[in-house]
Amino acid sequence: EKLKKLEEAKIIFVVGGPGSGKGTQCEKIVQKFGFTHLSSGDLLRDEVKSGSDMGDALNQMMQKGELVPNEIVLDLIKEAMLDKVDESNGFLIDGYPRKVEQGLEFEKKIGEPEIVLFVDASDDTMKERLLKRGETSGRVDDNEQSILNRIDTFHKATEPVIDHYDKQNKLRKVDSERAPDLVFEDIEKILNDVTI
Ligand code: B4P
Repeated sequence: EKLKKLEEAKIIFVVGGPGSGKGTQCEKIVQKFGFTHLSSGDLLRDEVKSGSDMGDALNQMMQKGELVPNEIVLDLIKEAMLDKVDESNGFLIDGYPRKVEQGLEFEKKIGEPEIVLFVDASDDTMKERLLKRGETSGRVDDNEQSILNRIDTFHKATEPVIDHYDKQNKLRKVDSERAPDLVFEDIEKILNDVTI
């Protein structure tokens, strides 16, 4: 029965480069619209913290700025969605898909997104934000070399995702070079159209 509910759930993908502001905007979206926020990165970091056999390997891949295998991410997302589906009025899937194939697999196993929100910032801006966050975050991947690798992975693997959903008229792009509140004003307008 939960699986059936999941098929009917409203889904929004949030994509963007590392440090573009995905997580930041998702918090604001949850405050205003009450969706269930699932960040692929957070789910993976929780898995690392849990000390599972898989954790060490995941941590190394994340530190290198590489993508982890999709079966792992997709299983974690699906499990978390099933957990929340009874109380949810829609899901914000943050940081996924990072490759076109990830999107296709998700659609096959779970469902299609209503829209794909693309949080857009330049490489320089992303790098600067992540270096700043790295001063306090304690994240293994918030150092200069990891950041450069993550930006590279974004261009190679994730940019095709943006074209893919643009062709389906599902892409909604917001300019994330501005202060978080201003970026959110644009997102509000986009989501008001989706939710009504
Ligand atoms: P993520 O956890 O998704 O990390 P991220 O891309 O850096 O985004 P995050 O949400 O943390 O940062 P945000 O832009 O909000 O991924 C980490 C790793 O996990 C990946 O490299 C990969 O290895 C793995 N992974 C995740 N998903 C995967 C998948 N689907 N498949 C395979 N592997 C996967 O913000 C960054 C900083 O900018 C913050 O400090 C924030 O305060 C600041 N900021 C945000 N907006 C701002 C603004 N408008 N102005 C000024 N500062 C701003």
